[in-house]
Amino acid sequence: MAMSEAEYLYTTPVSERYHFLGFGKSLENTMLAIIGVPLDISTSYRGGCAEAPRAIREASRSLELCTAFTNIDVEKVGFHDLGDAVLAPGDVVESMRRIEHVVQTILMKKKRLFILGGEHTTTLPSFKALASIFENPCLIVFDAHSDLRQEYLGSRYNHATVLRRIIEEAPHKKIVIIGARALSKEEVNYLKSVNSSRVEIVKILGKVSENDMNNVVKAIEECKKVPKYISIDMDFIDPAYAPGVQTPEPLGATPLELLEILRRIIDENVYIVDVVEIAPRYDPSEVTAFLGAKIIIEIAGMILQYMNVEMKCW
Ligand SMILES: [Mn+2]
Repeated sequence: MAMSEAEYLYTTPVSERYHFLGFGKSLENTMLAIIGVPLDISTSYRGGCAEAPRAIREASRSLELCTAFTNIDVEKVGFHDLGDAVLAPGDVVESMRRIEHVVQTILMKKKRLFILGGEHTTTLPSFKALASIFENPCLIVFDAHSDLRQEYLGSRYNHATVLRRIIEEAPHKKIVIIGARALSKEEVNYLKSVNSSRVEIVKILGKVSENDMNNVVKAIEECKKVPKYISIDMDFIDPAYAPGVQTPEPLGATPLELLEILRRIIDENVYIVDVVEIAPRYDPSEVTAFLGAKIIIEIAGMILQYMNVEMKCW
């Protein structure tokens, strides 16, 4: 069914000056799209991630555009910034319906989409959108928590249950949760009950060893030629480097270690990347917002290096 432009643009645009990186490309002229999803309904400990899209955009405007890992000039490609998804205040189900719709519409235009969260619940409708276009995609999640509860504080759809809902509701080839270091007994029992070839946790504690790297690469082996979604819950990273998150969890990895893992697993089949759970209110010096923006730029470079375009910085 053809969609009207109004329906497609279920977003509040931001003025060009406030676009991600401080400049915008038209959707026709770039393969990279970006959208803010200020979903902040189910927050249980400390909130404020609705402000994260703004904080990440703001930080991005001060970052350079030559990528550190891949020497790609991101400016040559640029992002089309769609602004923020328009959500239904207090209504997580309706908000998710809108998120799924807008993500699906962008994917149908053959774009690679970067999502600025918002709480982790965002990943459910966005992954469903990917699964509605590609058969059985893979989901690769970086998270200190496994988000596999059946319910949390009486609610089925929230940041602590999101991966369980995805396992139940979204067709997938494989879901790999990297770095989970804080699991409840309920989550451990649930994990034992699911098909381990479809859902796998790669535990990492503190420093990422060569052995951890190999475990990650092995776990996503069967996702190699498969459309992929990468979800980065910023609490994967140690709170020393990313203090501004909603649910901090000690004993995490460093940002460089995260990017080193990403460098090994990203290929041309990555279609959606989300960066979620940043809480600007608890982010003194804005380091977490800067890190989120930096991670997006580096991942864009890692995807672009597979594209057949001359984009080297030097
Ligand atoms: Mn999470």
